[in-house]
Amino acid sequence: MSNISAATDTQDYMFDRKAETMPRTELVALQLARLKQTLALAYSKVPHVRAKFDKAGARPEQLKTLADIARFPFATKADLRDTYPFGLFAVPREQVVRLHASSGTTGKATVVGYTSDDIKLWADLMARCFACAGTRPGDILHNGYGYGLFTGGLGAHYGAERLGCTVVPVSGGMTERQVTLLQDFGAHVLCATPSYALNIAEVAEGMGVDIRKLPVRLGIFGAEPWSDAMRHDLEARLGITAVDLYGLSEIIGPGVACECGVARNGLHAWEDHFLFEAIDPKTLEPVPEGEPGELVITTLTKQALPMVRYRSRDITRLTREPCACGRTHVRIMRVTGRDDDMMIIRGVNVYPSQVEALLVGFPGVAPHYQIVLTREGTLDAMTVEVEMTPGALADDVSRGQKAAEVVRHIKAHIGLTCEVAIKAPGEMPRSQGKAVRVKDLRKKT
Ligand code: DLL
Repeated sequence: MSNISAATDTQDYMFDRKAETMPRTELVALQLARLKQTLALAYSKVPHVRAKFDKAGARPEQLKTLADIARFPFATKADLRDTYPFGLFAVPREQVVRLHASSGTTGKATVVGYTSDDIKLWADLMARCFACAGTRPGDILHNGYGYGLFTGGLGAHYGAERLGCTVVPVSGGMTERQVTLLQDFGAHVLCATPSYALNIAEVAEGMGVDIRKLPVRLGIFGAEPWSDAMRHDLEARLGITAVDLYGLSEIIGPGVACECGVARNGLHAWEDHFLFEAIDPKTLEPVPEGEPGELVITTLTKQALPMVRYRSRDITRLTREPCACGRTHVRIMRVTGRDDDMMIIRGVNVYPSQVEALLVGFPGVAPHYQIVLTREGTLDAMTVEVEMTPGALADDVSRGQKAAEVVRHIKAHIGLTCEVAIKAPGEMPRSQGKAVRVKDLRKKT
């Protein structure tokens, strides 16, 4: 039997209304009970976790309230690398029905595993996210997230089937074919990274296809930081409402949090299955609610890979202010970027998404960009490479003038002096999945 509940005049449509609108006192009691189970599971079944807890002098039975989580050590990507590939699994490998992995920049991938219950949970949470965003059973959902070891494709796939959608499992790439399929199948919902959605929009424009006239009405975009300016640009070009979806492989994949189509103001983060903290990445102390901090997540119901206090490196703000949609769970107020993506240029802290917000919609430039970091003596320098719009004046003088305008615009808004290189249309690489926004040419010392 379906647990999907219809909307009334005042309430948003929900996949699991009871869970999504649970009063805080109940939510806290549920979290505490589940947290105790997770700590006991990780401690008893994962030697690496037991050794870390013992070293920190933290025993699962010492946890009496949610605040006691602060006694327990953090987990990081290094824990996954040190125990590569299966060392953090809390169940015998034979009970793991699925593996995913993310390619690490330092060579070794980080591997995550799921029991069949974990897969079911993941599908339920993704179905919640899709419904929360505005997807409905019966919708055709074009899934442009990459299939394979990346969690995006299969995570969205199972969730969309769980909700009762017709899934088009197209993955990333072959963009002209994607445009044709959007036309021929008449998808209502488009899932992709925001940078790939922009690629689809551009290819459609080049093919003379007006996506705004197609049935697609909703875009569910995530897996990389993106700005509100990019949201508005995608909405205008595709004729859709664009909604933010967040997740990470180490926790479950996509499906950790999603914006609601009602307010689109922060991502509802499912507290019945995860515990969220925001900490100062330097002091490791909690930051007050509403202040920017690093998101730390503990899984509460995962079996194969229970994760205690995983440091996501993602910088965001948490709020428990009520939302117009009626959901009661904490909201993640957009992920500005990862703390390792933050650049410090001549004393100014800047994230790529802040630069993006200034480029989108700037007259004469298209939002295809990359940030190149170099070192001049002891100072770091930043060059923004950005394309001009097709048809813009391409002579050296016009390009120079445009570059100077963009330099002034960035200086005025983020106080940062940088170089700008205007590139010809089509010169910048196009994204097929997660866009590479920063090219770091600084010599590592
Ligand atoms: O990117 C899972 C995912 C797939 C999320 C599809 C949404 C849609 P990973 O490859 O492990 O998993 O990368 C996780 O991507 O820690 C963030 O830094 C970033 N990220 C994911 N979603 C968002 C978002 C998937 N909505 C890492 N905004 C995370 C900003 C995001 N950054």
